[in-house]
Order: sequence, then C-alpha cells, then structure tokens
Amino acid sequence: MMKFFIKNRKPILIGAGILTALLIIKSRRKKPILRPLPTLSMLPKATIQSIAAMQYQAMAQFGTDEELLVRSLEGLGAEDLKAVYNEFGLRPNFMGDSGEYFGRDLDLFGWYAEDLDPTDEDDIPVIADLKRIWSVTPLKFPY
Ligand SMILES: [Ca+2]
Repeated sequence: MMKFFIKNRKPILIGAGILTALLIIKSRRKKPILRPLPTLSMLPKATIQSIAAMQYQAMAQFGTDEELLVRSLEGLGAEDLKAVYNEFGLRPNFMGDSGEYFGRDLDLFGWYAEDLDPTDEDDIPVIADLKRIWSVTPLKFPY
C-alpha cells in the first residue's frame, strides 16, 4: 500500500490539490439570498408547506411529475402562490434534481428553469399552465 502511494505520489498529490481547490471554490461561491415576497395569504402554514413540498416532490427526482406540478397549484390566488414561493425558499438543485452535495441553491423559478425544457413537447403545456397560474403574481418565467 505504502509502495503504491510512493510510486503514484505525483498523480495523487495533483488529484488531492484539485479536489481541495474545488472545495475552496465551492465554499467561497456567493450564496444566493431569497427575497421573500410580502403576502397576505390566509391559508394555514401547514397547507402552504405541503404545497411547497409537492412542488419539490414533482421535480426532485429524475424527470418531472407534470401533473402534480400543475395540480398542486391550481386554484390558488396570488397571495397563496407568493406564500408557496416563500415557503419553497432555496433548495439545492443538481441538473434538475435534488442535489445535497453538488447542488446550487435555487428558488422555485430556478427549479422550474432547470426542470422544464421549453423545447420539449411534453413540457410545453406544463410551462403554459404554470405561466398562466403564476401570471397573477409579480413572478415571471425566465422564458
Ligand atoms: Ca427533476
């Protein structure tokens, strides 16, 4: 084992150096801050939490549960939608899925942008539905 390290110390040291540099860069990266929206929602906190959890659940794994994504927001007014946005907050996202270790902290709209593809014919109607639902709030889709 020791022989292996001595023999390969150069690539091992370079590898360890690169890993350390990446960890330093990650820790220094500016963390995004969420600006909560003022809201007069009258829905119970538990309801808002459960809707935000459904939004997350619909996107957190590989692919998207389009039906849950839209259905869980259908019928909510502007104040409740803003409360859901606040409750979702920032959650670590890695290429459209949950990413505890390598993820970037994204707000709900950052998650939509990562998860939904405006050129994918399955996603087009979902994007249209979400645009309609959120159009009563100041929050706008990036595309
Ligand atoms: Ca996903």
